Amino acid sequence: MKACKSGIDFGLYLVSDRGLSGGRPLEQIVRESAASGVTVVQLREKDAGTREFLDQALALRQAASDLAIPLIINDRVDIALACRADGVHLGQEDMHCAFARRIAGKNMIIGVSVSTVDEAIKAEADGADYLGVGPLFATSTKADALPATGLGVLRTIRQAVRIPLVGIGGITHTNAGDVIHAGADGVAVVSAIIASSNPGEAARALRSAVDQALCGR
Ligand code: TZP
Ligand code: MG
Repeated sequence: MKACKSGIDFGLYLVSDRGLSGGRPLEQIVRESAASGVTVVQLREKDAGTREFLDQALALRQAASDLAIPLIINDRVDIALACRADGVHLGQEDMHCAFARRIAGKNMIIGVSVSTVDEAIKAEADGADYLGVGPLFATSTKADALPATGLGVLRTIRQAVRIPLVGIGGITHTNAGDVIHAGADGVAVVSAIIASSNPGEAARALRSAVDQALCGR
């Protein structure tokens, strides 16, 4: 898919972690969960070399195109361009959003991870298309995760920027609704779907919590 940037549904954003997939191919998990409501997929490869990362990206590019959901590549603008991903997701230690924009052009979706209001305001000013806010809750998925921010930061960031916000970190179907009520446009999850023995069912439960909360806003 070549996503229309303004029309992206961030409702249920799946972030990959092959270490949690129990050996199941990522494409299979993405296909099962997209059929149950995942609307965006991000390929996050913290241990792969460049060629392995690109091979994974090309495999997921095909799956995401078949499913008509945007593919976002974590960290690497070069991999995103090489596999014709829809977007790239950058952390605070990655290339600055403004430089990534120079390389990737205006049509690439650029997401930035933020955990403070100042970071959010700067990322928006630098041309980010959406923000990942967190970690909202405790998570063991990301080894170097900052301490959990709680939902207060999300509420404050919602007041400070206009671009879409996706909450991340420790989100399950039981707290996803709270994240939406605090101002997020969607929830990003790793373990709740990737580590589930039934990714389709896990996605369905999350999607239902998100949709209910969005309806009640
Ligand atoms: N960025 C902030 S927290 C996190 C990332 C990639 C990990 C979230 O994983 P989980 O399993 O959904 O808590
Ligand atoms: Mg990063």
